[in-house]
Amino acid sequence: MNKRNHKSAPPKGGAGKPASYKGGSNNNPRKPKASRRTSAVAAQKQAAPQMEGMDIQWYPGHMTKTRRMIQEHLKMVDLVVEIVDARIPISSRNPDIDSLVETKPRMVILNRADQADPVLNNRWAEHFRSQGWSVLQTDCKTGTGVKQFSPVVKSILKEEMAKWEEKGMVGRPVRVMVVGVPNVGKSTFINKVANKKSAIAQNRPGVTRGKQWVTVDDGLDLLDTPGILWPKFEDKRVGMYLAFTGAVKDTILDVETLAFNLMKLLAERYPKALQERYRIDVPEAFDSWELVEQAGRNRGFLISGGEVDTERTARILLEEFRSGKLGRFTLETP
Ligand SMILES: Nc1nc2c(ncn2[C@@H]2O[C@H](COP(=O)(O)OP(=O)(O)OP(=O)(O)O)[C@@H](O)[C@H]2O)c(=O)[nH]1
Ligand SMILES: [Mg+2]
Repeated sequence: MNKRNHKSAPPKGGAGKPASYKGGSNNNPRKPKASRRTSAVAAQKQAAPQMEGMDIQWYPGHMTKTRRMIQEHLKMVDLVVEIVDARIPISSRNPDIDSLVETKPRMVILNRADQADPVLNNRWAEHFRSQGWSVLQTDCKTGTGVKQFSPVVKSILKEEMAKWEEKGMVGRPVRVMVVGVPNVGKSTFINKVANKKSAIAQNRPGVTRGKQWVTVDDGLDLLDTPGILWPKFEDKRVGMYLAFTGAVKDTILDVETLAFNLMKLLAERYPKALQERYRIDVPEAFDSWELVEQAGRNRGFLISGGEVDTERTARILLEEFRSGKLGRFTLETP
């Protein structure tokens, strides 16, 4: 049994830790480093429970380089497609892309629609449409929605394409640049549209490292680009949501603190999913660390002495959230 003191009830919402955390008096060697580090923050923030303890920043040199590459290639393309994560349609929209792309025709794709709440997918699509965007919802695992891409691009560029024809530019392909945050599915999307495995896609951020043109049969050329973030997340929650969904490299993150925050959010909004997957009943006043421990215990993730392997539990929670095993979630509403 973990020796943390669970006697004092934390404030509702789970932001607070048991009393033993606050003074750092718990000498339990299994206590996650993160909880020691966040204890001061927790004490300060009791009045306003928020995401805790993580000021995430990931803006490596290759992103600066990509930004420049995007800028340089804009004049070569007819349209820019921004792929966003349907689970976090606000946080996965990179403000730098807005300022880079300016007046170029654009569309937005809500990808990973299969992992997001279907009702909210429609609401988000409507929201973007009402702002004048062309929108598609896609699931690039199965290919749902991808077939509509080419017709939508051609309808956006109808006038330009008529002009090309007038000028006798027969067979000029439409060139489309695909941009977005890391791991959102850009390369997978391109492969699906082209119906071949041209671009390398893997389930971790930062896979694509350079530009790559992929030719699609019906007069389309797609430019794959490496995923980019931006130098500073003004709202810490944005960084957190990007980390939850896998757009930030895990090796720069404290996975236990990240999982603590994810558990808190799920316990507040989706207690049923936690009950179904981990058999934990979320009490009205809960402590997120306790919930992580319960989940680990129920899964049998124990180490010597019967303590819960909280790091393993944290990784599993994140993995199961990211892969959709926990359910379909949209963390932001229009
Ligand atoms: N469930 C689900 N998984 C998807 C979808 N689209 C992509 N994926 C998966 O997400 C992972 C990342 O896909 P990539 O295509 O490599 O993502 P990317 O945006 O190119 O990533 P970077 O090149 O790192 O920026 C892969 O494991 C894909 O199989 C989707 O619509 N639904
Ligand atoms: Mg890629």
